[in-house]
Amino acid sequence: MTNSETATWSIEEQKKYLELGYWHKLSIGAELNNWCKCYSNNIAIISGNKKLTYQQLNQQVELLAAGFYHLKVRPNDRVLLQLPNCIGFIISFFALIRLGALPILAMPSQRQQDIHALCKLAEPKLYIVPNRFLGTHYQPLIDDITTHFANTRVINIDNEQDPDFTLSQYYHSTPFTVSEPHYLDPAILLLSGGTTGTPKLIPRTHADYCYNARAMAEICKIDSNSVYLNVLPIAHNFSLSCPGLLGVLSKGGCVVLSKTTSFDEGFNLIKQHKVTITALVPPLAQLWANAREWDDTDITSLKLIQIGGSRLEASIAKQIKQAMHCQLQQVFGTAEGLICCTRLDDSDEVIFNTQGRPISPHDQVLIVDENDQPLKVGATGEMITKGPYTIHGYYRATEQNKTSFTKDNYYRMGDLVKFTSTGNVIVEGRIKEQINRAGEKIAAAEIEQKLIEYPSIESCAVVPVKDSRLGERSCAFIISSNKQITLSDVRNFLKQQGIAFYKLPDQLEHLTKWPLTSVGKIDKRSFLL
Ligand code: OOB
Repeated sequence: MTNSETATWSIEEQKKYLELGYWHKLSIGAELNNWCKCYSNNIAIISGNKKLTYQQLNQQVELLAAGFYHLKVRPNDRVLLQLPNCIGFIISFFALIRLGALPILAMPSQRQQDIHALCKLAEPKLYIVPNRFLGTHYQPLIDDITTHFANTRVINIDNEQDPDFTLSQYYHSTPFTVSEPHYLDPAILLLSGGTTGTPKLIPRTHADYCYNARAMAEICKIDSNSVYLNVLPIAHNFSLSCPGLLGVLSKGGCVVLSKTTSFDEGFNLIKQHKVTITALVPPLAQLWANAREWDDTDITSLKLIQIGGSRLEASIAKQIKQAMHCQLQQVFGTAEGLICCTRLDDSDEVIFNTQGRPISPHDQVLIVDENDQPLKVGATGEMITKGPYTIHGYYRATEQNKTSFTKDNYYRMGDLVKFTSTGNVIVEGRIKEQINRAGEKIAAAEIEQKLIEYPSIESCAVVPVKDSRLGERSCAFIISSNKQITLSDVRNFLKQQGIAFYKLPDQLEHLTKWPLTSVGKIDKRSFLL
């Protein structure tokens, strides 16, 4: 019996994915145990001057799982994990999974507004958070949670005393017993990029998430000699399982954690640990490639650079490949499931100009018009999808699920896409009201709902604007009797409301009236500068 709170795959689909070997009848905790036994003396994780073998990783996961059990964490309990790239994240993540508890993977950049909403939605038993990291102080978030959520216990890690957040003070040696989770139970709750005012949680199951990671590991030819540099936040699906941490561990490779996204740190880690693969968002990849003009650190071990999360221009893809002297892979994916990517042996033509194709032969992808009618190959329309690792519904979100999925359980990506004659996809735009700021997603609705509370703002619209550095920046258009309101007024106001830094508008424009569509709605398209 599974305990999924959302719709799941049909019995026929389940049978098929098991027979094809896509799904294993194992929890992620059991998979980790097998990997650790198989590769016991290989180095699994490197962070700063700490190295963990697979065997040590498994032991520490077991000790922390016992520690969490001692703190009364039980199967199916939620635990909010908001840690940067550090060993503590990895051990906590696997320890919770081993207990059958569900880690909610918040990003270090998220602030009070999101964290509060997540606690309300998922009622976590624990909230694991540092006191500060890279100039961010988490105390206001901690105070908010302690005040409003009596059932959520805060585990606050002091970065001064424990720069790698190892959580060893919580390790416990008394054995515990919990029943093994079903392979189709939710294993983790990922955060959705979001199109609404409140965050949505993506329940990924043990079997589907491991398949996603393994399929990507195979496409990227990961083996026990692979060294993966983890630059992006480890809580993101791209760096967690595409192939990321899980894909690399499934093949006995090594994951090197980078604390920052800077090329100084990145290039040095590549040189020091002979990194073979890394994953970046387009603006970062461009920065790193530009730095190669004067930086001569030896990065010749690097074989593959994956780029995804937002649009990559063909001309920039070409520049990056030339500057980094390695293969490039475009990745167009979503935390809800579907991942498309170019393959290592594709031509430059395909790699530079397309976002590749689905990773599973059983991904079902349709390009449809406004009435969900499939279009012919080459036409641009909305991409909808279902398959062996795409969700059928968000966690505790009955209303939202009615609009985010079609009647026959396809997930609506919200992206405008076309297929080329070679079967690769090209992302042409999107219909969801979202700003993709350097790979970080901002729901226009969330910022609009807050802005309207600003004294004297009568109405507002937040839209993406093309930006040479970020890909897109966010621009707030407002109608207000007070023409003196400035960008910094608006940003300060939103910051006080607990809105994350990356979601603050980059630009402010005053209007006196809205351009309207023929049906009288605000015509957001006319703002797209
Ligand atoms: C990744 O996942 P999310 O969930 O943060 O965002 C998904 C959305 C897509 O629907 C699309 O709008 C956009 O991000 N996107 C891209 C893209 N990759 C993602 N738009 C244009 N070109 C691309 N290559 O962003 C994600 C998850 C796993 C792997 C890679 C990215």
